[in-house]
Amino acid sequence: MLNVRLEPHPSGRSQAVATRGLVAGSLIISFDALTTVLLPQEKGQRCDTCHMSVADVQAYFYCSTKCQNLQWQSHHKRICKQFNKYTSSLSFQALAPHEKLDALLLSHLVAHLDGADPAVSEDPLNTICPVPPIAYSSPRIPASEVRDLHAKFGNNNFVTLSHLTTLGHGIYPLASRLFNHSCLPNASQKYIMSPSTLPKMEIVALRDISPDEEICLTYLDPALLQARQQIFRLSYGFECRCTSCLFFEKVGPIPTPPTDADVAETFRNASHDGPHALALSSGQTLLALYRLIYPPNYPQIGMHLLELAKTSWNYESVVKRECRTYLNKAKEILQILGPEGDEDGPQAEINTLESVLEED
Ligand SMILES: *[C@@H]1O[C@H](CO)[C@@H](O)[C@H](O)[C@H]1NC(C)=O
Ligand SMILES: *[C@@H]1O[C@H](CO)[C@@H](O)[C@H](O)[C@H]1NC(C)=O
Ligand SMILES: CC(=O)N[C@H]1CO[C@H](CO)[C@@H](O)[C@@H]1O
Ligand SMILES: [Zn+2]
Ligand SMILES: [Zn+2]
Repeated sequence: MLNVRLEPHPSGRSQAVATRGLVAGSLIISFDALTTVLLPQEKGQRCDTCHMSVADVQAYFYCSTKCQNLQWQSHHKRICKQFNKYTSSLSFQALAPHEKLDALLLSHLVAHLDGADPAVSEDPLNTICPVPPIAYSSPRIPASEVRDLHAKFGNNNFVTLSHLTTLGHGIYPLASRLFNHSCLPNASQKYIMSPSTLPKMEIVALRDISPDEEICLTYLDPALLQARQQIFRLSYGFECRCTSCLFFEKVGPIPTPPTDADVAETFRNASHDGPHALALSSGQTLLALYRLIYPPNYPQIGMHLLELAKTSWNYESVVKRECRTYLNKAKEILQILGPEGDEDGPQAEINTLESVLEED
């Protein structure tokens, strides 16, 4: 751990602080996944091991035999035989979609741990969370341990993303232990995919961080303004007292309408189908909201600026200067997060838009 060290936090928990000054865009630390799982709608679109996109169609899909072997060794050889029977079983089918995903992830985890050497000993958590049926069991991993592992899912698993779109879930044990939450985080996680390895998580500084300053991630989308305190209380068992939460506590509830959800939908609709004036005005409103809710350089702001650049490019009486301005700001912000996820994505769109702007 070169850039981070753990220190006691006044709350009694620990906090991750920077051991040295870090400029925005610095890689802080990188984590390997323990195990991962794809969302149902991504199955068949992406390799089950490295999660890069592939074109084939079967039950588990791999971009290469290397990826296939890797997952085979990790867990698949232990669950392969019973897998189809398991996923078509009534008890599996009766689960809600997110429970199915948890059940699959837990199956991968238990099968993986059974093959791992030495068998992990996890600290026990007492909980009444019902454990979903899983595709694999082993005498080496008793039911009580499976229950403890599952109890940690809600708070500790990460959604894996490519270009800010969720593609699966993953377990990154060290990452979930290291970083505290803030709704105005100064660092962000991103996922690096390459063949023959599980997606790696990298933590990147969103702005300059001084030595000894705490490094925080956000555990959920800070734009869930109305719901987030409740989620912290119910799922994480703490009350967030970050500057953003204190600010919104002071100003009171954000007036509705316009809720950000409505504005976002208006923008999405109008940027596709017009009218463009509405697309631009709702897009600017949304930008103002994002700037209020998200910390500086938050990737979501960069992605939205890119959408605004595309929208203003499509505008009939094209406002080229405006397009260029949005594009430059989008570039500035997205460069801090740097390359992540699949090929193409925002960087490819920026390049395309830049080349058409130059031609014109
Ligand atoms: C990083 O975030 C934490 C929590 O919000 C805060 O205490 C710290 O001052 C922040 N540092 C910077 C450089 O913003
Ligand atoms: C957006 O489009 C969908 C589908 O056409 C429609 O159902 C929805 O009401 C629209 N929303 C807004 C806010 O315009
Ligand atoms: C900055 C921040 O969010 N700190 C939190 C770290 O975790 C403790 C315990 O969960 C919270 O009380 C702090 O607010
Ligand atoms: Zn692969
Ligand atoms: Zn907060």
